[in-house]
Amino acid sequence: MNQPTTSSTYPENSWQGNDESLETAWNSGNGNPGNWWQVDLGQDYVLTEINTLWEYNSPVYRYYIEVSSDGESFERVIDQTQNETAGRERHDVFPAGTCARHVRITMTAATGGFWMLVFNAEIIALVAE
Ligand SMILES: [Ca+2]
Repeated sequence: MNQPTTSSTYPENSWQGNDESLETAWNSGNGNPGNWWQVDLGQDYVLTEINTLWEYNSPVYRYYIEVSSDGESFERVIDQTQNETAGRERHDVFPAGTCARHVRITMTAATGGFWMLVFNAEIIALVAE
């Protein structure tokens, strides 16, 4: 928690997706595809799982998750762009061996035109050996 964050819009508010409070959120301010939220874990970690809390239960949120070690070259490791399951609580598993410092979540669509809000992103990780 409380690692440095940034985002496609309103980066000054991006920390609210990583402050451990489920009452505060980074709000993209629009429903455009391609909005993203990113966290810098400070060093490479072996990433295992990620739990994200979105805004509402009614929409189907579609997104992908990329990781990077240098913050410049990102690799898509989780693809939920074809997701059909509605809900604000999302749980994703990283492919075995995923090791990175930066994690970026990009929303491609939300049914109903809802905006991208990240209330919380919990990344489960192990220190890289
Ligand atoms: Ca929060």
